[in-house]
Amino acid sequence: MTMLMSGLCEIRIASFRKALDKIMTKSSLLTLAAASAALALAIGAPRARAAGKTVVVTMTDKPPQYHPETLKIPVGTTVEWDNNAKTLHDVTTDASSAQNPADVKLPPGAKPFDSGFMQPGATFKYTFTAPGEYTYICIPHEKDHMVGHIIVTK
Ligand SMILES: [Cu+2]
Repeated sequence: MTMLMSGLCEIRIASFRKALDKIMTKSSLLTLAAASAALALAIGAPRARAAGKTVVVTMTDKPPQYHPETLKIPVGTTVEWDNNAKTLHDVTTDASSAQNPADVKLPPGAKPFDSGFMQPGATFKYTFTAPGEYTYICIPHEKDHMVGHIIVTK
């Protein structure tokens, strides 16, 4: 393109210049459109990330606990549980897995979730899309009251 442009300039024929101007204008508009699209994506991306923030909850052995025990988060937030302890832990809102089904709680419209047994160093993520109050437990430590609460606001 550059070689062609310099070639045409050297010829210095007016009609060729007009044609060249037309090509340049068209390609400039295309470049502008592409730049605008890229800018829109760049602006949109951080907003999407802000809405889908990730909050970390850690797990400990002595005593078996979630930290923090209670969280208040806006809908769309992802919670990441990190098993920083030396034994197995779990995160469940599934009443059928609990020794006492009343130990877990889900808001209307929310489906139960279960991390499965998490080895030391393991992480589990869940994105909260239904607002309301959640109470989850660790199955191996249900009797030790390893329980967490999450309030998801609209
Ligand atoms: Cu546990």
